[in-house]
Amino acid sequence: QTLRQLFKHPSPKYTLASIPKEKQKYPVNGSLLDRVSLWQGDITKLQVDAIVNAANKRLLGGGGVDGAIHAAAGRGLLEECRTLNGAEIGESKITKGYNLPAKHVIHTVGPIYSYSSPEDVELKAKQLTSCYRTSLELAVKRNLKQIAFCSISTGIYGYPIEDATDIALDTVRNFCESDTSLEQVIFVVWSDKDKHVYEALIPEYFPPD
Ligand code: AR6
Repeated sequence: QTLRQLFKHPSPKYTLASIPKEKQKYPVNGSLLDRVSLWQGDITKLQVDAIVNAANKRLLGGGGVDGAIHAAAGRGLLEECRTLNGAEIGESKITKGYNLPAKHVIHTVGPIYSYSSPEDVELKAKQLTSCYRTSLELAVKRNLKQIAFCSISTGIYGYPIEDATDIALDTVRNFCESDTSLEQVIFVVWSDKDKHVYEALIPEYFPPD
């Protein structure tokens, strides 16, 4: 569902927050409403150019969405991942999609959230921003047109969903403002709660026209 459709037909249990002008962080950009989507479901089912995996530094699979992606993609994915030599926090690496309907998987390593100091929170925010930015950059570099993100770091890694969603929306908005090659960016949410957080924050970053 593109953001334009979402604004036209908000989900029945939840009315999209109408955001006062002063809370809108960006001006209206109609074309972005057609290029950006919110979708609830299993990211391993999406037939797109690339899905983004919330991986860990070893890039050899794990629990959560990482486990689901590896299970659906099959052994070929693990074999290619072994050749990548891991990745740093905030870094992204790309593989083929193997048995997945998606053509590629972009593996990004989100930060493990813990609150110790404002500096620490700031560092985690920078790292999470880098996950989104480097994934988008990789997609563009490979000439991919569609990319689907799960909500990186907000499961096992414990990043507060509201803060992580601000970063996801802000980074994508910023990136797509200057890059016009990506035709579809999809935010994939798994739980109802996460969907409601996205629905509440989307109008701040992508105000309806
Ligand atoms: N489709 C879409 N989203 C999903 C799916 C799915 N099939 N399954 C879970 N989610 P998490 P993290 C959502 O924990 O916090 C792994 O062990 C989930 O509800 O998968 O970055 C890795 O190997 C949440 O919103 O990733 C790492 O060690 C989001 O995906 C560690 O977990 C991310 O949750 C990474 O932790």
